[in-house]
Amino acid sequence: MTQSFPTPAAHARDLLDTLGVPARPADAGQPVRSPIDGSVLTHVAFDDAREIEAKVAAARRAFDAWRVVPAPRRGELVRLFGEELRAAKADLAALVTLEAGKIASEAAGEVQEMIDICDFAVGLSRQLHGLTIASERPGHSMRETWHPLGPVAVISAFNFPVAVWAWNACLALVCGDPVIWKPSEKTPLTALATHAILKRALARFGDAPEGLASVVQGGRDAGERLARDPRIPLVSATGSTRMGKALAPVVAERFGRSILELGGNNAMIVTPSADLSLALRAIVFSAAGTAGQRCTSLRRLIVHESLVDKVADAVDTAFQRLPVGDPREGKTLLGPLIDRQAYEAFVAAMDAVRAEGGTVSGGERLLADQWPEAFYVRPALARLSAPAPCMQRETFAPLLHVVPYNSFDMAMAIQNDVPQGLSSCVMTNDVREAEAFLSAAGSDCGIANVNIGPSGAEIGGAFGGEKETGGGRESGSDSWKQYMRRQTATVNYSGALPLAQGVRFDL
Ligand code: UN1
Repeated sequence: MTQSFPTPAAHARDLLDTLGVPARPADAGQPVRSPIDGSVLTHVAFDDAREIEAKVAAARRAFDAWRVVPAPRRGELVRLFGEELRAAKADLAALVTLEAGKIASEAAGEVQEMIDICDFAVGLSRQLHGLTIASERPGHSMRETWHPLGPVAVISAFNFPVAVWAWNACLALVCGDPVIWKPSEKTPLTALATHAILKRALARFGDAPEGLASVVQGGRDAGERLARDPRIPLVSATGSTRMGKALAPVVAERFGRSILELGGNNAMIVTPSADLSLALRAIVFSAAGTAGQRCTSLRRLIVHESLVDKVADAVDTAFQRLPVGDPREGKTLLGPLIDRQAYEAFVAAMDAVRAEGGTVSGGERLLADQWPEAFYVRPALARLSAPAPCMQRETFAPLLHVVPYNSFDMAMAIQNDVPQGLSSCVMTNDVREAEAFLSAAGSDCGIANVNIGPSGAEIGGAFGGEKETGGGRESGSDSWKQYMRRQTATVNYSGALPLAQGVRFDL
């Protein structure tokens, strides 16, 4: 039986109240729509140039105070934020579902990813280790220290509306940096809600400086304004390759740093020794999950020619059976695309497959009678006899291309022959193939997996990719170093002044 839910607007209003987002006039500013039914949830005003200036100036002032707070004490703020997130998890996840259209379990997973990065960052706050280095001069010591960098701008995308900000913000805060967040204009409410949660942690913390964390609502102009601002030494941006190509030169022009997490065109190689039932589950989750709207979604399936029909038929059957619908329903596995533009890109990508000699099954629009302004689709499987130009592009929708290969070298070549380099995987029980895939001559991606799909990475590893994916790394491992400046210090505790490299300069 279909469950009944309040209207998305009424539900969003309730959640915003519960989460503590200050009330706002419902009919002023930009409309925010729910992809569930296309209805307007509320309106959010964009910040104008003056408001953005005030937030950057406040962040800059906050930096002066925050950078001298001991790092473990800065970690305490993130620990409190993690506690507040745990308390708000169900409500924030429900808002992610309303605003981004994620199914309940994936929305909860997204908030869990925030909690996980909080825990990671709290530990990190006691481990911002530098180095001591042997000096070549007698009576000298050398060391490398990591110091806070300055305000960090985070530009996030609609598909992970809160987790990707948290990856950046939790690290930045323990590293001593204020954070200015420009969320996607498609998902401003989850940003406001996250901020309300952070405000509670700030209140409990007590003496954090004003302006330590802020949200700038706006579109491309607002992002560009932050990218241009020399008071912001680091801009971390997630979105399309097109966005990154526009943004990176603006930041580089003033010698700012950027962390870019852009397009992916992720592949799986299925070899003859693969466990096919495991492969099938990995394929369906990573290609159709999140309605194909993860940077890490599976877009290209490269299958040994002896298995390609069998695997493709099994995927096709699984796609046909996937429950598509209201993401609030417990049984739904595939919610809506974010908007009409996403649907049109999906249709155009399927047309390109057909024009290039492939066949497409699935891909129909669903539930259009019930919700003419919402875009639900059956995931699509595109079968091609060889790689084609349509496989070079990322389409942010559940469209999976499948091609055969006949040698592992050929599979590897197909996998790497795209402009993007985010995530990749091989399904094999042959240790030589697994190691070859992970070797220097193997996958050229930032993420390379064996016997799991390309999506759903944990926060402990560095996340990001090569080539047109932008080269940035966020989240775990030593990604924190990007949020700090490295200082090499040499101290002379002798009474003499020996010069390095034996240079003589006697006066
Ligand atoms: C993204 O799609 O922008 O690995 C991030 C994953 C998630 C993060 C995806 N942990 O799929």
